[in-house]
Amino acid sequence: MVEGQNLDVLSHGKQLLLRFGIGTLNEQFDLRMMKRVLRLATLGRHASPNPMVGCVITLGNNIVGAGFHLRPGELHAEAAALRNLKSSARGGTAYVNLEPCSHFGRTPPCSDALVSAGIKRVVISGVDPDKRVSGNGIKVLKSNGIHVEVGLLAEQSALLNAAYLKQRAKLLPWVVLKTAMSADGKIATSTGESRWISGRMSRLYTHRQLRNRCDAILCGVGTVLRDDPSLTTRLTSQSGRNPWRFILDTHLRTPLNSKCVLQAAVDHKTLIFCGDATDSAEFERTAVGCTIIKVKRDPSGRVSIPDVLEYAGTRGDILSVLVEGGPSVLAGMIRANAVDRWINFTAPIIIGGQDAPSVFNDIGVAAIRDTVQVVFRRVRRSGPDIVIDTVVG
Ligand code: AOF
Ligand code: ZN
Repeated sequence: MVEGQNLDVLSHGKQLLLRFGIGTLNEQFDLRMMKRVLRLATLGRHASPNPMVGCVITLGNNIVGAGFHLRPGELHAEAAALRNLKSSARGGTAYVNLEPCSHFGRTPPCSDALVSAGIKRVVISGVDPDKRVSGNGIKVLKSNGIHVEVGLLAEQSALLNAAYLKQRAKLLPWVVLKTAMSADGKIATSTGESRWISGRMSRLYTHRQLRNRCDAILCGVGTVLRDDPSLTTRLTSQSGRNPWRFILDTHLRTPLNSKCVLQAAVDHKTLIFCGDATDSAEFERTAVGCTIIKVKRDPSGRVSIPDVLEYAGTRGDILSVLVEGGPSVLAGMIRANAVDRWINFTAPIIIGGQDAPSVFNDIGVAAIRDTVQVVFRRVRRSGPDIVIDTVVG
């Protein structure tokens, strides 16, 4: 490991060398352990609003304990690894992708637990931006004579916890746009028909993966009026958990018999954002289980998207929002500079025609220099469709 000034921080160059197998046996061992930690961390994909964290404890060249954080209220990764110990960890090394916590939350501090277990070295991917921790965990470890190294697989860990890191640092949710278009970029025919453009496999992926991984699904009232989406994961087993449903509806036009209102009576997870001047008393009386949130309106008279996102980011229980349309909401998200990712399904059909809407019809720039710059991150097939995962912003 490369020695930093105060902390032992692993440089980017060193990480690159390690990735290509250049480094001492000990360094290669550290890398293998941290890869294992990250694989373990992914098992906690329902950890939100907590981060995904894994932990491996070694003594000599043997793994003596491993664990991960399953969900809020359950043991943190370090505590889970210590609980699973096969032998004493005294004198051992703990590998963990996030700084061990130093606060009493739903569970006691992990840094204290590592100290009590006699751990002598802790290798961490990244610092925890949560205000209650944010460097304090490392301080506790160091002041107890533990050797701390930070930075191993930092990028991979940050990618895994991108939503958590953004929410804790900026009090804003990670925003993902989801769209489906024809090969020529249309989202409906000239008569407004849009069911279905993407194939069955893509729609299943949306329900089971995208919706199941986010904390809230957001759409405009136009989408509710046109498609009456259920905005649920349609998963009934243990693996499914329905996210919050956010509807942007300035004038409260959401029909009382729409699926997202009826679903609210069952799970109380529908939030409707209306304008601050809209009279909501009657709606609130009738729409059982729905919560109405009044927000400022933007200059166009619609509910202000930055205000909705600020609300979501400061709640504390929402790390990520999946935006499913329609065009004015998608455009509003881009204009607000709020988008992190855009998942687009392109179907092998051509719709054509001047009157068939395209996905970002509500954005229109005159000059190429004013276009929104994006980066294609991954392309894959989904049945007959193509899915492009794009980084925005
Ligand atoms: C760790 N190891 O595995 C996780 C950590 O209120 P609690 O107890 O659920 O604590 C949540 C906070 O703990 C979370 O915001 C983050 O700062 C930290 N998460 N820390 O040492 C873990 N999941
Ligand atoms: Zn902890």
